[in-house]
Amino acid sequence: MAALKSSLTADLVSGATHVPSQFIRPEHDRPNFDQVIQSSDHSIPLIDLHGFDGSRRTEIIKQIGLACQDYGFFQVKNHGVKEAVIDNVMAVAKEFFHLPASERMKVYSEDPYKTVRLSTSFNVKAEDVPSWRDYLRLHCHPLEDYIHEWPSNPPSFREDVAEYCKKVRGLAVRLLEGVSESLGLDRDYISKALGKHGQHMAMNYYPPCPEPELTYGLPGHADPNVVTLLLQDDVGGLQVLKDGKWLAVKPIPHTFIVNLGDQMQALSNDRYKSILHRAVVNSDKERISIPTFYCPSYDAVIEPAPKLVDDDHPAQYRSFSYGEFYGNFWDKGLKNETCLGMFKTN
Ligand SMILES: O=C(O)CCC(=O)C(=O)O
Repeated sequence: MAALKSSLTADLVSGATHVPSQFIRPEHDRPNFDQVIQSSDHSIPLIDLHGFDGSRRTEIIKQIGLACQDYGFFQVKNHGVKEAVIDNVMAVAKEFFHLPASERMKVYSEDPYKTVRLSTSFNVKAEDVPSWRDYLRLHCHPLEDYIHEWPSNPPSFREDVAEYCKKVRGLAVRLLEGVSESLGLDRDYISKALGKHGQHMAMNYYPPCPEPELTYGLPGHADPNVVTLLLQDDVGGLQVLKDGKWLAVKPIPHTFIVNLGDQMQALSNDRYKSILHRAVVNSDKERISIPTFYCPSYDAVIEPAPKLVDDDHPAQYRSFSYGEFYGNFWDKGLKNETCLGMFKTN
């Protein structure tokens, strides 16, 4: 069989001294690095989860509530996921992206409904300007339904990633309980609203870029799921929109960055927002980030929690299935807006 020619960004741009023209964004849509807030004093809140299941629960839930209200983003430390588990998943992701193109391309696909696929940019079929990123996307819950489809090269891939998925799922569920309580809902309200639950992850690979001011790793977008737990390496590149300004989130080793997705905005009837964020690239180093997208199952029906709807807070969204929402997300390509507008009641 003839080898499949790689369409991956890493292979297309390897050794480039200029950004190839197809990656250049129009002038009004570029990172504008001089306008980004870099100071750690203005970064997203860092919440210490030590004592979350005991003596500090009330205090931590208050902190989660404030972070969700003010930022839609926070970081967590002392979260219970062992450093070795985190280091292993980062290492195996890096090894995967350093495999020869012929090996990586075995899982290449542009079909967003494939449960395992390596792809590039975001949705190449729905965008005018591609982004400077490759990504391996995996469905991970229930693990036994998907693990056999995952790459088996590098040899430790399945074991390292499965261990990571299980631990991150545990953390996601604990955090969702905290978010639920912070809204005055039963601890398991959000968990029950997600049906059978879904968990997807991406391994994002951003090659070094000779002119990072001309392109994005990923342009501004909101996540379609309920909550995202992002791991980033020590390079940095994530930026979060706060009060109309982009804040750079400096990497803190072994912490997770947590952000609320569109389903949380709908369930909370707009008390909490799904915030735009983006990834920029740099000229020195490749970068890896690993988001876990915790989500409802496709058949779960999402609607504002009845307890958060009253005369002063009418329901902002109609009921919809997550499957319906998710299809719209991929079809529209990444735009500086969420898909939620399509499900508004007014
Ligand atoms: O790489 C990052 O820091 C952000 C990744 C992200 O937003 C995504 O994969 O949806």
